[in-house]
Amino acid sequence: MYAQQAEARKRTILIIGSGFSGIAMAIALRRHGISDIIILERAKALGGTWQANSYPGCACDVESALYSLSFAPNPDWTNTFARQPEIQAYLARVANELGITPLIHFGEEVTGARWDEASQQWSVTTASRTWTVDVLVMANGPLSDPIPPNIPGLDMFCGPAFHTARWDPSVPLEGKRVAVIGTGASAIQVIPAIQPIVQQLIVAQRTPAWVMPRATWTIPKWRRTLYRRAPMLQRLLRGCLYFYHEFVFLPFRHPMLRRPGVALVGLHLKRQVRDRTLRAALTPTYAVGCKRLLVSNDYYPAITQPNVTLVPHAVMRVEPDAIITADGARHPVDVLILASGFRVTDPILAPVIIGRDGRSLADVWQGSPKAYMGTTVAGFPNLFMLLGPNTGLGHSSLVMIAEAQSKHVLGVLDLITQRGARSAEPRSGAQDRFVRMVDEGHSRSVWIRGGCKSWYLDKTGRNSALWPFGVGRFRRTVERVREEDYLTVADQAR
Ligand code: N01
Repeated sequence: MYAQQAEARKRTILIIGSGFSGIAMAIALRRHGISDIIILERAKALGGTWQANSYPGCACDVESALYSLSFAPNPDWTNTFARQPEIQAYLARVANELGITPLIHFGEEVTGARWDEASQQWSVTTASRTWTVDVLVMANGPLSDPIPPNIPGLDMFCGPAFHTARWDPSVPLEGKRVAVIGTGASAIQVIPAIQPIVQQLIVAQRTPAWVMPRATWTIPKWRRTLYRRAPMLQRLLRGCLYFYHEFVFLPFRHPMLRRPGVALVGLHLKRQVRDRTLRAALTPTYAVGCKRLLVSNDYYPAITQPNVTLVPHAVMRVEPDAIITADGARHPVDVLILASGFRVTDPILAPVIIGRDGRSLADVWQGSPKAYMGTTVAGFPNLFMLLGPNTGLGHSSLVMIAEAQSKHVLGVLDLITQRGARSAEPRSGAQDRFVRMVDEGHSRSVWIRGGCKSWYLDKTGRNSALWPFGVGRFRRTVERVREEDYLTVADQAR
């Protein structure tokens, strides 16, 4: 047994990405006695989504007391909903203090990975070299690869044009005519932040969003001191927020409970937008919650400012100095900001991760990502995905999801050790059962029945992005490993 454990500790684990999930995984592995860890990060700094999204106004839309690692509470949050620089600094500090930063190889973008059944190892390639490892953890984030909108003429635009997740701070916006394409979570944060400085702001809205008010305020110094001296108080707050979000989630699955939420978003819009025509243009026709429910107190007030024009039409064409919207109007602009979202259901790495049978994740998924516990995939031994298919949340903190998945990974690694094996993958029957359970959970939800087209749905119409239940159920389902659901190389069944 001791020999087996010593062997297990020698395993090399490669983690792609140094965002919340990658850092949480590395810490969990270290605490479990596994030290041979490599983290590959394509950017020059850690933070994942919180490194990539540096646009003005970028902040978390889940309360920071909940959107932090369970074992690293931060008494120093200065706002109930921290802004991006503070979140990135928090993650960097935790990674430094727990010795994770030296494990990160920056500027290493993974271009492919192939499982070798003979050696029972993964070969992971980057532009600079090939890494041969025993276990591969994909912690590269579901919201990390921007989708530029597919609009004719976009590449002919003469001025600066960039995605919110690729913000170019060298472009001055002061006194410029700026267009924002999109009205999702990123757009509604960037619009109020830049509205006061631009000369004119065109907001191109293809589909309006439902927006909730948010309880955001500066945390006074005395409270931060209190949290430092009595950490239990912040833990109590975290617990209250957790249960609050679990409660708020119920209407997503039970239409009967939706009335108060519908009244709240309607009232928020009515109070903040007095002009009836503008209000009508900002009112969605789909059910509340079908697309991601947004939270903001300053989006509607920004839209009502005299230098802002809401254009409630899709952008049909881009000319070198203007955008043309579906109503035929031409809007001259100097800068284009693309708040057009991310590749969620067709992850960029899926075609280049090659499993046991020589097939890629994209070949196996056929446009609809599926994984056992959102974490492992039949035919892909020793591959783990953090924040993988059906692990997303529209209502609470993804950090808790990543931590629960990390526990699952440790459990599977222990199982491999116990069985004296080299690799593990889920049985396809177990994976099918899990996917059926998730799909049944979605079947009557607002995400499927709410009358909208959202980024939660893949090209087959399946919701492969979200977990359909509460966070508590995710933890209960995923943290514990059901040994019978996993095949190891020692099994004759394979
Ligand atoms: O992207 P989105 P996002 N022509 O996909 C429009 C997370 N996040 O970056 O609705 C015109 O939501 C598109 O229009 P439509 C959060 O999970 C978290 O805003 O498809 N418009 C839509 O309005 C969030 O949900 C934080 O009709 C086009 C917009 O672009 C997720 O990231 C902060 C278009 C895309 O909205 C994604 O948010 C920010 C076209 N051709 C984001 N193509 C936190 O605080 C697309 N659009 C944690």
